[in-house]
Amino acid sequence: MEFTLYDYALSGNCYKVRLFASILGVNYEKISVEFHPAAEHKSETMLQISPAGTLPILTVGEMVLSETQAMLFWMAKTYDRSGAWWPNNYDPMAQAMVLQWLGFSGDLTATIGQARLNSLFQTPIDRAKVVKCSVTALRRLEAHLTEQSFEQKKFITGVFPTIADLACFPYVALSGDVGTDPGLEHDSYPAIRNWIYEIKSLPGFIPMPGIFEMHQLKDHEADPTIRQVPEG
Ligand SMILES: N[C@@H](CCC(=O)N[C@@H](CS)C(=O)NCC(=O)O)C(=O)O
Repeated sequence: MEFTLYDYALSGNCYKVRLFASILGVNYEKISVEFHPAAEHKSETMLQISPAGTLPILTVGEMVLSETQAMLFWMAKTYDRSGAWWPNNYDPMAQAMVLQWLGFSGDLTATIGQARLNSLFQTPIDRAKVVKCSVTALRRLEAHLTEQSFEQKKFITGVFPTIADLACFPYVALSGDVGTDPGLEHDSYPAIRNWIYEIKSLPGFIPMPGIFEMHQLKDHEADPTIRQVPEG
């Protein structure tokens, strides 16, 4: 096992690490933490591991990471031999663009992520304000991905996906969990829909509750017990 992930199945942030590990083909130990209703991540035991009191937590020996963006960076530098997930060409602007959208992924956690927690677990927030900021974030990403598509770029910073795409993906894809507030439905965002399709098509993609796999093209691939029409 390469590392340990303290994980919660419904967390979009934990899913970022699970997804990247699957894409990279890395084996890791998963420890399930009951975020709701037990709030186990705030227990004495968990606060001793990570005083941040949030999930996910990634540990390797004595090293403890409590920020998802740092986890994705560490995983890219440690396990990605292609050098594609973190721009490896020493171009400071290419790296700065990835950092910029990693920062934006934090905004998505603070907006859509918070609104979703309110919908799922009734956490106290100023819902109208957070939903408004969520819509602003989706519009910003839609405008950016639309501009990228004019240059045949399918991903946030170019023709290939980076850790910025993985960091932004979950809460955008999960925005339907927030509710039916105007401006949150994916139908209004064609560039985001195409981008979600591209990410779901990546080798190693895995789903999470609320984020489904691409539709199977053939019934029998989804369910091997379904009989096919014999050939000939
Ligand atoms: N900055 C952290 C935020 C992680 C985060 O907000 N995690 C949520 C679960 S998805 C959490 O633990 N929230 C509990 C809290 O903020 O008290 C990161 O990017 O990893």
